[in-house]
Amino acid sequence: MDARLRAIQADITTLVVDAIVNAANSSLLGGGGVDGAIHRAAGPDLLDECRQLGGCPTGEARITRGYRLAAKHVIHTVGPVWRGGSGGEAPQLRACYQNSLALAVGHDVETIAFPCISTGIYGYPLDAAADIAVTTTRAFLSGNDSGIREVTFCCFSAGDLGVYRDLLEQRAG
Ligand code: AR6
Repeated sequence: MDARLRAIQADITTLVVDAIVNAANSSLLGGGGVDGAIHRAAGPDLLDECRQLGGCPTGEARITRGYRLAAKHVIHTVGPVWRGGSGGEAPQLRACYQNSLALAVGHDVETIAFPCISTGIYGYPLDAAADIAVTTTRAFLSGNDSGIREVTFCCFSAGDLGVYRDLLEQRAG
């Protein structure tokens, strides 16, 4: 078990971490779900900065300031829409975690929190998505002298938290 990984049940906008990750859409101009919650909590300056980014393709990530959030940064990543699994969704979701973590490292982020990307409005099955989240993050941390001290998987429901806790208790390998 990697002590740097943990799962909690919380509203991600309340977390005191260096960066929270947003499950955005490719416009980066806000939406529902966790995206809407982050924009509401951060305030309108976040949207102003996002407008200047010109969008973000699926699987990539972009970084902004956190404005009214306790988090210094927001890392916006665009998860895949679930289309049954044969449309490249898994590599795209993996890329979300890899690119978000790489951006974090580039901005000296030591503590970062992820929501369950793509598993709400975008319909990705939670079990499969959580497995990708945990295995990709483990692989990233073991392969990099990253400076990241803590990765929080921030679940909105108790059911999601149970899935993550089970995965984190399993030995990597
Ligand atoms: N804190 C933590 N997790 C949350 C919060 C919150 N405040 N609110 C929702 N979740 P979703 P997606 C969970 O739908 O599937 C937006 O409109 C939620 O329960 O937010 O990637 C974007 O603009 C679920 O577990 O993101 C895109 O258009 C997880 O966050 C689209 O939705 C992700 O659900 C992206 O869809």
